[in-house]
Amino acid sequence: MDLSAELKRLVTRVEDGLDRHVPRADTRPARLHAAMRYSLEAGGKRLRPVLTLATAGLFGAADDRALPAAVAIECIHTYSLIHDDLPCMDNDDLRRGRPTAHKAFDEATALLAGDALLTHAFALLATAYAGEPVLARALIGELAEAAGSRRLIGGQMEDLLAEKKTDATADELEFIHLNKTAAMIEAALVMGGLAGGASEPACDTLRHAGRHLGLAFQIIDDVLDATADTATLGKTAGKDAKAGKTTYVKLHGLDAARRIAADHTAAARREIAALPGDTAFLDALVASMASRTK
Ligand code: GRG
Repeated sequence: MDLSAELKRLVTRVEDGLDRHVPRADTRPARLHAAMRYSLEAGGKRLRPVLTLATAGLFGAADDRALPAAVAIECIHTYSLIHDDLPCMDNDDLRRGRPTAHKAFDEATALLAGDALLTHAFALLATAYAGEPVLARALIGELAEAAGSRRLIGGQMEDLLAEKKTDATADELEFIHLNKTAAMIEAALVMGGLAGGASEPACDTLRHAGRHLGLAFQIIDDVLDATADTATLGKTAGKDAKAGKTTYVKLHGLDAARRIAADHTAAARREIAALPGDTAFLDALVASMASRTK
């Protein structure tokens, strides 16, 4: 199995899907649609939508079937990055190697572009799967829960609250990571399973895999913030230490943080091994996330 060739193929499918399923940049009002596409088309690893397509493929679904679900996930992820970068949140100038949306446009346009991507994700699921109401309902429910107040937005809220103190606990940190980061990774895997017709037990396995992969992904994000440079990351490095933010690196040290991430990666791979079908690509992708450099 050639990981990089299959990854390239799926990233290309995702980017074609984004182009096909998101309004054109010249749609009126053009400034809004241009801002939505500016952030979506800035690149990024496309981890979440690739997970959706790869998982659907495990259960025998063609890429096309899961593509709207994959695009919806990337729309929500990109909205969360746009809003996270705003001055009222993380106040960052650089994302995916380019000026953040509010720098390239303005704050109000960036806010609205995020809102519009969030709304578009659900409209897309409702229309693309309209012929299969049970699937549409399951996908919309899964994504709404993952992106909602108990998970992505709740994780972001606790993250903002934790930033105001320098002594956040391991429990608070786990809540933040599970919800700010793991929720969307779990949803990416489960939505792929739903699009592929996975059984309920298989969806549970996907959820467990996503939880471990999400925790590993965030711990590695913290390690990279502490060790990598801004040019490589395409976003400002060293922000956590500068802000005195509690992270796995601060709580446990670099080596232990790396070890905890490796344990979660191993746990995610064990879950994936229990799934039906040819799991080689998914396994290799999860393993490669552990040694990512950006
Ligand atoms: C504003 C509701 C709301 C949520 C913001 C995404 C987010 C939550 C905050 C961004 C900061 C951060 C460290 C989030 C954790 C998840 C994460 C590591 C996001 C970055 O994901 P990547 O590395 O980004 O997959 P690319 O650009 O590759 O898609």
